[in-house]
Amino acid sequence: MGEIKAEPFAFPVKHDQLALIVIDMQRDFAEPGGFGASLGNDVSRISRIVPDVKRLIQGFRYAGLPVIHTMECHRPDLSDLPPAKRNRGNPVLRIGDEGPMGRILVAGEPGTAILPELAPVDGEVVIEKPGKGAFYATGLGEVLQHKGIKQLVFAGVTTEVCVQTTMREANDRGYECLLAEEATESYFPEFKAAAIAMIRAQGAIVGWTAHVDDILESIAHA
Ligand code: TIU
Repeated sequence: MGEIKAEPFAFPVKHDQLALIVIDMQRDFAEPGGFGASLGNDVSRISRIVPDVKRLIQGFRYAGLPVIHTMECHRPDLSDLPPAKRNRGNPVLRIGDEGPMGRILVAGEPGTAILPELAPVDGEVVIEKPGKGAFYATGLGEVLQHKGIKQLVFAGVTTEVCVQTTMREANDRGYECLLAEEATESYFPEFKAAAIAMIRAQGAIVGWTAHVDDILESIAHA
């Protein structure tokens, strides 16, 4: 068993039980005309983490460790979209509406796709999720159990919404969680900083946080 340099203290890594989970690196959150932009956000922040997410994915692939991708999206008939989610806020376009990249956050539409630089390769699991957390109403728990995964490295967007929600779900299910700091982003820099601080506070109450270089250094020796 090795260690990854992390906060609030070293992460006790078990490489044979470790997977990377990349949360919602979709065009809908990163490009103009998508869901993130429809909520009034500056989406340019999201694209800036693509190189760090990419080298993390490549490191896991090279080490032969699982890479799991998630996508926030809904069925075309919107039967998995509660009115409470569709009607939230005051967006320009709502989930299911036709936008410049197709229907907002609907499975199979161009805007819902994972960014091409980070696209899954053959054999990688892609979890389509209707909620902010990746365990709710998905098969993620069974996939992890089947693969013998007990530790998760997290990347993706947004830090305080889908990433943190999934980390909390995972924490309650007994997984040890490590967030890759440069490979996650928020539309609000202060929310990213706050999420990182609250995740690792109180002796890693939700999980650890680490730099991408330190994670890659560890798995290079896996
Ligand atoms: N993936 C994810 O975080 N979904 C969101 O809706 N995030 C926002 O910050 N809006």
